[in-house]
Amino acid sequence: MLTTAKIREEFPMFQKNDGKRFAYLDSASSSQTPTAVLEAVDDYYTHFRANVHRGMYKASETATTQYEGVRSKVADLIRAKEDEIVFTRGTTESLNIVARSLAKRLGPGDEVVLTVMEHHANLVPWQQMAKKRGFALKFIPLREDYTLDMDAAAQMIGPKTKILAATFVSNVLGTIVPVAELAKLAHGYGALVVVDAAQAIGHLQVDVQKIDCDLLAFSGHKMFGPTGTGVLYGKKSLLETIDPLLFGGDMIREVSFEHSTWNDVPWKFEAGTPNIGGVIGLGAAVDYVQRVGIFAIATHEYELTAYALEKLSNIPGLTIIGPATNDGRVVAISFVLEGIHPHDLASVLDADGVCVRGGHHCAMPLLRSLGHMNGTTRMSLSIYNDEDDIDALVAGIEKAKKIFRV
Ligand code: 7TS
Repeated sequence: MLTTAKIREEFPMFQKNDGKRFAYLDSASSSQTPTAVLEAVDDYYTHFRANVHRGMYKASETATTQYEGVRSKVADLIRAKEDEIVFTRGTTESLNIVARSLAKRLGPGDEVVLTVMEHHANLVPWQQMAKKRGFALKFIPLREDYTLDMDAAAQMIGPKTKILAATFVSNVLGTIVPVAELAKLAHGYGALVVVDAAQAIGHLQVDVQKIDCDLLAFSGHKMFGPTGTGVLYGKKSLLETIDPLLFGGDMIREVSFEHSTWNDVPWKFEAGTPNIGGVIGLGAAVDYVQRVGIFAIATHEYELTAYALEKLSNIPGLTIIGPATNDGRVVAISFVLEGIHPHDLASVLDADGVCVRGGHHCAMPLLRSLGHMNGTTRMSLSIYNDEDDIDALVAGIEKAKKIFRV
């Protein structure tokens, strides 16, 4: 395991809690930020704050070099090429670009295959486009053990499938989806493959070549980067055929009063002044992940997840909603506690400095199909968590049971 005390020193949020333990168990919502990222953002605003791609002076040139330099860092992280990396505001924006653009190619008789585990960000855009264009949505179900039903997937993916869009990791169940296998099935029918890697990035090795996906989305703020940063990866030949979502400055090549032509990929997708400081911070976050090492991170989180699963499964009245074993799952553990609403539990835990999320986790159809109308309580881990955080959670749950007399 990593030395958590040392890691926590690198995250100012853990130093600013009046000496009280801050058991942050909600990194699946958003991670904390290390000093290295804060310093990179501060450096931009303090020393070379200027716009990018238009510099005729030093500050703008530095800003441009730093901003563009992040593309190769992100590319290395996911084994892509620099010009396949588009900066966005986050997973949601990346997936909206994808759904809106690809939907133009679809119509009645076509099918887009998703899983029942999708976050609303990889469901609602497709739903909206399906209504407009008349194509159908299909959902790969779960097996009893909360893993994706690959037999059903093999049945569902077929000649009508034009796009397969799946999450890499469920933000509710923690289930890891075999996206490479899905990609193989879908490519067998010539379909495009889109992966939502929001919950995988920074926790698992995300290798776009191994997965062989056509497009992949993630957010910077879930991997120690600033909020409002994200990435859309796409195979270059495909990105070249995809329409941008936003029009305006920086994304054009030539403009007349009647017509416009677009800039090269990836700049075609980055209209207007981008989140320069944020992207520079994202670069520092990638450096941070690389410095700690994705295998060290995954090992730490694997061991801590095992500890959490064991502790939680020993609590009477508590049911884990997700794979019971530690293999094939990562970081997020959802559970329901008999007789206590997830929001009530989250409030009791908050009083003791334990941060969890309660509710439907932006995956309402999944929670409803599993019969959890009130949602679940979800704890999720990162490298700065240790056994003490889990013990604080368990103590808080025991306290809540006493308060609510269950
Ligand atoms: N996809 C998945 C799988 C997610 O978990 C999230 C955010 C998104 C997409 C959207 O990311 P955004 O950065 O554009 O907002 N998930 C969560 C969560 O589980 N709790 O808060 C946000």
